[in-house]
Parts: sequence; C-alpha cells; structure tokens
Amino acid sequence: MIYSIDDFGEDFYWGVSTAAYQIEGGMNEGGKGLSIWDEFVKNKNKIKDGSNGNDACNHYHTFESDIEIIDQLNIPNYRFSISWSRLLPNGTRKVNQQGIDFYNRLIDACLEKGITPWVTLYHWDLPLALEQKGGWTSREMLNWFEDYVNLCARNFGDRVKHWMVLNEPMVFTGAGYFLAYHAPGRKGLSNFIPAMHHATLCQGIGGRILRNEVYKAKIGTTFSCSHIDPYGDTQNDITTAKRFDALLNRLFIEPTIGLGYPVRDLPLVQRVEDYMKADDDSMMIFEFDFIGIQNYTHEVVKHSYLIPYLKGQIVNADERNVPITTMNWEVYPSAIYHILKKFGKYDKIKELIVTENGAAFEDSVISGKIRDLDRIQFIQSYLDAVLRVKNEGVKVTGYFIWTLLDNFEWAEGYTQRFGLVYTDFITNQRIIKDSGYWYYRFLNSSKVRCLVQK
Ligand code: GCO
Repeated sequence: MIYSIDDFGEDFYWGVSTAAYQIEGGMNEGGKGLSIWDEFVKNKNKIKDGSNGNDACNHYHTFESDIEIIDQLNIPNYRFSISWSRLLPNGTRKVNQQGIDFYNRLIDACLEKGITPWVTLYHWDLPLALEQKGGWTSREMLNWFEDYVNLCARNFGDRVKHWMVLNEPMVFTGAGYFLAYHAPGRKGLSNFIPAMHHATLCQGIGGRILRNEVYKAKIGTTFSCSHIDPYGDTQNDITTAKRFDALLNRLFIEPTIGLGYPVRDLPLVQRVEDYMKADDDSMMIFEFDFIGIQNYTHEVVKHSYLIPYLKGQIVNADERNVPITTMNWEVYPSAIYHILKKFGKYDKIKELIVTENGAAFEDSVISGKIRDLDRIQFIQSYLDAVLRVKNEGVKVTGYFIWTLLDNFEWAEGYTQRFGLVYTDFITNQRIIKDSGYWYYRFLNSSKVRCLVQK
C-alpha cells in the first residue's frame, strides 16, 4: 500500500513515548526516594550488562534540551511517566516539593513548545518503602495509589489533560511478581494473583480520580498485547494459544469493561476469589476514553505438559527462522493489525491509541550519522498495518513510537537501542538517527509517501 500522513486524518494523535526510570537518572537527587528498580538493579545478575538506571540518559538534568529535540522533530505529543518516589519518597504522606517542581518544569517546557504532554501515572517504579510493606500484593495499595493519583491530578491536572493510569499491568505483575525477571523480583502464583487483582482495582480507582479531579481529561490505560499463534495445528497447540491469549491480552481489559476475569480460558485465575471483596466487581470497572495498545510482535506457542499452570511455552523467534530485532522479537507487522482488530471488537472500548510500537536494532555511528533503515522500514510496515485496520473501521486514533532516546531497557540494561535518537551512554550526547529525521519528514509533509511491499 502507498500512504502518507494525510491518510490517517487530521485528528490522529502522533507522538513519542518514554518512561521515567528508563531515562531520568538522578536516582537520589532532588529529594527522590528509592524505587523497586533502584533496589532491584543492585543485583547485577538480574541485568544483562550488569548496569542500572542510576544515571540512565541523565534526562533529569537535560529535559529541556530533550524537549527541544522533540520540538525540532515537530512531534506534537509526548508521552512520559511520573516517578512516584520523586513525589512521595516514602510512597505516601510526605510530599517532596522538588519532585513536583521537576514535573512542573517538564510539563511547562512541553507546553511552551506546543507539545501536548501525555502522562503515565505508573510505569513500574514503585516506591521501595511500599514494596517493603507488601507492594502490589498488599490491598493497602488501593489507598497508597489513591493518594498518589490525587496528588498528581491536583498538581498537574490544570495543564495535563491526557492521562494513562498504568503501563502494561501484565508485564509488571507477570515479570515482577510471577517470574522474578523484573523488580521487585518476586515469584509464584501467591504473589502474582493478588498483585494482578490490586493492579486491576487500581486501574479503576485511578480512572475515577482523574475523572473527578481533572476538568476535561482524556483518560486511558495501556496494555502490552501480542497476537498469539499456535505453533502447529494440533488441538493441544490451539487450546494453548487460547490460554496464552487470555493471559497476555485479555486478563486486564475484560474486568475493566465488566466481563470479569477470563477464568474459563485461564483457570489459574480462579484463585483470585481468595482476594475478592464484596464491591470489587464494580470497583474494577471504569469507562476509559481510550485504551493504549503497546504492540511489538506476535508470539508463537506450543503445548507442553512440563510447564506448570500454563501447560505451554513460547517458541522463541530465533528458533523459527524469521526476521528478528535485537530483542529476539519477530518483525511481524500483521501482529498490530490482528491486535487492533481484536480490541476493536469489544464494544465497550471507545478508542484505541497505539501508545507504543518500535524496534531495537544494532545502530552504529558512522561519520556522525546513524543510518537505521531497518527501523524506518519496521515503523513504515507497522504503520501500514495500522492504517489498514483503521480503514476497515476500527477506531484507532493515534500512534506513539517507542521511544525518543536509546535508554535503560529494564533487564536488558543498555544493550537494546529503541530510540529515534541515539544516546552515547558515556558522554550522554544525543544524535538524531535517520529514523528520527524520517519521522519528522513523514509528520510534516503529505508529500512523503510510504510504499510497503508485501
Ligand atoms: C514496556 C515498556 C517499555 C519498554 C518497551 C520495549 O511498556 O514494555 O513500556 O518500557 O522499554 O516496551 O521493551
């Protein structure tokens, strides 16, 4: 298909996304308290290159010039997250005014350039003090979260009108409380199930607070979604695919729109009954203005009796002889088509916005330039799929690229470069990659036409 920006319509939201822990650094500056990630990275075995986000991209000090880059690229919307422990060093009560001031300066810097700020309230960096009291496994989270969201709404809601409550609850509960790959590094169903349930409740709680406190807010929350395909056409593989789909794609959205947890396709979630209180079913429900879809690839799964609970496993992309990114994720543009189509079928969802899509490749600086054609092609082909699904009537209203700067990629440390802008992690110098210039030209001229070969 040949397309240009005009084909998406004038009201389409174009943007770029980041997250506090991945870029800010300033780990113990400005009165900030510790987060679970500040603690988790001390165990160097948990991070591929033994690194940490203590300094990350130094964005805490360079936010003004980073915003200038967004402005230079003419990107109209910027999605970033607030670090809870910068505002409330101990998680609750005592407010750190320097933290509020930092985000005020960041928001104002965006607005001065005409860039619309889109704020994620929770992108994984829980205050450590709260984790020490049980973190997401504790029902107290509901009160802690309420205080935090109120604080953000009251301090920033006069200027920030676009909000996302959680970033990928499946990842922070699954990787953080079930598999111990991510902070806080807890394991097992007895941690995962309560963490999952409290995250679902907090989605609703956060949404309602924003609705009450912020005049004319556009409120969403974001989900990691991967289209799931069975490895073979056996009945076992097909049922396994259904189970993985329930876990990875349906678990958090369905209770939010009143369908409850997908217990039938994912029996392990039945255990949530131990944590359910009388009003929880209705407390989980909230009418979001949009759902943020974060998609990178599809997953291929096969049945296995050996894997507890899930009775199945993901077949890694490098075992399937397919094109991959350096994350070992298959380059598979149809994934975003299928996922948007799937979420478009829930009639309670009003709008879908792709709040993350992008790719990590090996970038090298040659004569001061980064010729990342692979990333440009990746984005063009995924955008082509977004446009296809939009033209078929699915309400997709925006697309944000992950990410502005190469940054700290969680358990992968600094080994993965997802940015439109290259970060030299020694000097902290930024260099706009060819993909950044491409995005600029695409956003600013209907004459830039993309041709995606099938
Ligand atoms: C994610 C995250 C990002 C990641 C990105 C690439 O939401 O998983 O929002 O923090 O860096 O997805 O893995």
